Amino acid sequence: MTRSQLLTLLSLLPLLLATGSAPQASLRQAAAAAGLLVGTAVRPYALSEAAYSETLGREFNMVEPEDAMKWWTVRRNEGAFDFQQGDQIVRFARAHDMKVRGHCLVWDHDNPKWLSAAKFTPQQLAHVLQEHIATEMKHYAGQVFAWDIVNEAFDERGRLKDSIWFNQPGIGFSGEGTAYIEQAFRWARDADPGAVLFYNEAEAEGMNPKSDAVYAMIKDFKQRGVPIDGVGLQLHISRLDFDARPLAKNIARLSALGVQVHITELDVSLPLEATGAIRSDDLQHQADIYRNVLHACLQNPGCTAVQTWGFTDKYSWIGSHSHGARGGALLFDKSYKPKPAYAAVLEELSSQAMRGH
Ligand code: 9MR
Repeated sequence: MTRSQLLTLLSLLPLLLATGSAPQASLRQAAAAAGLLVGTAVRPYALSEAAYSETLGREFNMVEPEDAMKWWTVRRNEGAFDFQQGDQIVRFARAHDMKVRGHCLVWDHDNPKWLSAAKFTPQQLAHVLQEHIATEMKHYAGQVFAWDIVNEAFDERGRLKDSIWFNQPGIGFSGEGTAYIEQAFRWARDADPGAVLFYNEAEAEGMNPKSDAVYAMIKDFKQRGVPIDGVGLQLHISRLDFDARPLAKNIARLSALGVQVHITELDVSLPLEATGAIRSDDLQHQADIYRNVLHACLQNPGCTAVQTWGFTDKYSWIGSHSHGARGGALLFDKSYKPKPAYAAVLEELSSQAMRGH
């Protein structure tokens, strides 16, 4: 055993002892022992709330800005970049020894008006996008270790979605399939050669036409040497009969291509009673789903991170959008009390201690 292996083992001893009975460690301690990153999406305005920042720093070793690095935050005004919100998150992460995952540089949603409403030519648009990718990635070089370069480019039938970047008017590759995505990845590698580059997708976690299309694209990119390092599987789950087996299968086929897989936006929304209460049975089902997702990731060394889309039900996109009667999707309730899902995740992580060592 080398000296560094011995030191690692010694640092893990308290955890290993703790896992003999009920696990006592935090998620991040258990995740480190399992060789996994455990992350969450964060909102900068909530960092000033003590319970929010304490829970975040204690439980997670990775953060991702939920909205703070998106176009509509960073490029509210044409010609100016505003990195204040993202910088705040990066400072928090540095102070708490956490990694930062960047999100996202190419998406057809929530782009500022000046961009979506303007009549750019493909050539102008290509310039605008390259400049955006280069400026933002260089600003965060060395601080953001991985980026979602392109987000949600396919529809549920596996066809490329119409978008400003693809064909409306597109950056010059309209009608050429995934060539515009390839271009974005090439610009990204040039901008920050040290960053791990991800394609991130929704509802492509199991085996379906969309995940087949993602798989085919990654296979093609890897064969042709297009710079791509990972696939993000979002996992916004709303069905309590969620089956994790197709997820495990998809993780296996993607990692066999030589890319990492991150679970990027995990949450499990529950039906709310008229009073806003959640049935305790549902909390138990939710815990089982979280456990099964963790298990599917931990089974495969190519799956290197699990991230939830927020951590307290106090701040979640579920309920604030069109979900109405759904909520309670995360690991902590609105008062930061750990839910059964938290215990399940901790237990699953603890049972895999030493996976990565
Ligand atoms: O949770 C995010 C919400 O606060 C934003 O209003 C919305 C639009 O930018 O995006 C939500 O996050 C999405 C993520 O960026 C991409 N995958 C789907 C997420 C949930 O809609």
